[in-house]
Amino acid sequence: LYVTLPGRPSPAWRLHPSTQVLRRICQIWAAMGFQIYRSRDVETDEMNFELLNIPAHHPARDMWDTFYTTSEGILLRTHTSPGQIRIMRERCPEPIRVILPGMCYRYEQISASKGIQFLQMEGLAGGKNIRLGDLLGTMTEFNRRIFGPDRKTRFRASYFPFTEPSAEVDVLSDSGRWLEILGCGMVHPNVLRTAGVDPEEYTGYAFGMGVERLTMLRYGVEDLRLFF
Ligand code: 2NM
Repeated sequence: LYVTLPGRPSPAWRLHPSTQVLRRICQIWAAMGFQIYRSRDVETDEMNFELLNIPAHHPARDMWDTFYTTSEGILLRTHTSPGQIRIMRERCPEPIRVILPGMCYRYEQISASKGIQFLQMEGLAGGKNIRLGDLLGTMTEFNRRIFGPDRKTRFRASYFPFTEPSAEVDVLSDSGRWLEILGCGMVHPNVLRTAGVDPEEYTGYAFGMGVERLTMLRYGVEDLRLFF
């Protein structure tokens, strides 16, 4: 017996919207001289938290609700930042310009705006003379490239344990509302020190954005659950 009935053709073939947005973001950063670096999804507590200036029992840990495995000290990464620690260990004191796209995991109640996994894109620039002005200029340029050359960018002071100072970056929408696009900051001296570099000699900035969030803004998707 042979099955001869052809399969039902699908009406169209497209990449997932968040894949399209991730590729566009990667293109923009690649054009600005950033290499793409991939790191592991399963991490150690040390890489995901301690080396990022988030000690055990510190209240800042509450910022990330974490999936732990049954192996002591092994978890699913809550951000791609542990990859940055790996890069700094490999490359410092060489200058660094990388972006790290990848799936991250958080123990959340699933809703229209929160999920248990999401694509994050983080970046890191490190070197001898990297200053706050470089961070502000580069984030502004990214917003111009993705949203258009006339877009206004705003920085709001914020807090992350691994950067000081830290900021949230907003872009002005057509309807006159400020939309939060990414978080960023100058890499904290403690993070540089534990990665094995002297913060007096070597500095850097880092940033991170949620790809699904940007995709929701780009395509007007109102419920995160539609992505999965
Ligand atoms: C963000 C915002 C601000 C960040 C910092 C680092 C490291 F490893 F260099 F310290 N990685 N990622 C960072 C800083 C990430 O995401 C919203």
